[in-house]
Amino acid sequence: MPAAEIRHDWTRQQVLDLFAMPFSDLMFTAQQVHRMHFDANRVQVSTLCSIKTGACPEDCAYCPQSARYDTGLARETLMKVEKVLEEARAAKAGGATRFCMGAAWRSPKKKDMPYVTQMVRDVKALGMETCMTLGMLNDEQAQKLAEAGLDYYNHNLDTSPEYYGEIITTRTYQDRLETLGRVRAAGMKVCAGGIVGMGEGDKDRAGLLMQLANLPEHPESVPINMLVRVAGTPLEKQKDLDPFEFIRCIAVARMMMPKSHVRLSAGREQMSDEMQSLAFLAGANSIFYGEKLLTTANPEANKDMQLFSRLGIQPEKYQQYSDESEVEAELNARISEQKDDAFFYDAAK
Ligand code: SAM
Ligand code: DTB
Ligand code: SF4
Repeated sequence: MPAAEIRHDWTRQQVLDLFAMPFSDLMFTAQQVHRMHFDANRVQVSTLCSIKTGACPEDCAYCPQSARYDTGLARETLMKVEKVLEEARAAKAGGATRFCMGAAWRSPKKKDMPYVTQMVRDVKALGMETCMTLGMLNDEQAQKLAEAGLDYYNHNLDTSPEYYGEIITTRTYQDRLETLGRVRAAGMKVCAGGIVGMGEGDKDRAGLLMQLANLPEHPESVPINMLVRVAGTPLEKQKDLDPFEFIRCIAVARMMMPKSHVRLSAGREQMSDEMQSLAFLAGANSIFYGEKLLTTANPEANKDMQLFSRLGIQPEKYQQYSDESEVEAELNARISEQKDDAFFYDAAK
């Protein structure tokens, strides 16, 4: 039987040994672990919204929103609360149960806090779970977000401590760990993961997962992003990562953090349906749903529903609110609407 206990004492060699397993054994073990804690046919769906786009002072080498790179992105100021709500309503109508709001900031300014906390309160009042990613937080900001009722805070470690300096110089790994500690201390759920395909080695992918799993508590949500290469960023010409290495990463994350949601995040638009299904088989059980991530493309909602239908996947229930059945019914209706198309899609191949 696979070891599915919750551990926080992984060594790099142990993680590398998992990565080195024969692919079939790795997938089989990851599936066993997955099924101990989750319904393997349920996937959680979140929609992303960029509440403040571009002109970021940080130098993250992968990011289209850094002011240091010319990526042709139109910069925008903080979105009005009412506009954010409109987007949240549309996401809910489309069947998303969690609304994630992202801002291209190093950290929020004092003057921003009343707006972002209002967004949290209003989106929650719609009956959706809330998530934000606003950069580094101090204790007071974490406290204010928690008081407003923010469910999740996303802050990624991005890569291993050793490779980190190749990617970002304007904030340290320690800064990131401290923000994660503050989010936890304020009582919010943690969403933390990273990006693969940035030219890092096996040891770095193992190092990232080791850092995440060795946190005092596992993040409830672990986004694994495949680098989206954006023209104008320093990583625009990065070589493709072997797709099986990406799938291995998902499987190892699943094994190391058995009770966490592992999110197949950025990069799905560039993946085949078959690759995405391998990611679900490896234990991924959450996706971003909706045509846009923050600034780059994501698969169309109908295409995702078609894939869910073809794979027999259902959206995960959201139990916190009484109108959960309404949201679920909506998404199930969309999945069944896609059934005929899915058949033709197959037949046309
Ligand atoms: N500015 C805040 C921060 O960095 O903490 C929040 C927004 S930032 C865009 C959120 C995360 O998106 C980053 O930490 C990174 O992991 C991911 N990301 C950004 N650009 C990406 C890309 N081109 N490909 C894959 N993931 C990306
Ligand atoms: C995460 O790990 N991935 C999301 C979310 N957290 C905020 C962002 C992906 C961004 C991809 C590039 C873009 O669309 O700008
Ligand atoms: Fe700014 Fe976040 Fe992009 Fe880094 S990842 S440049 S902090 S928006």
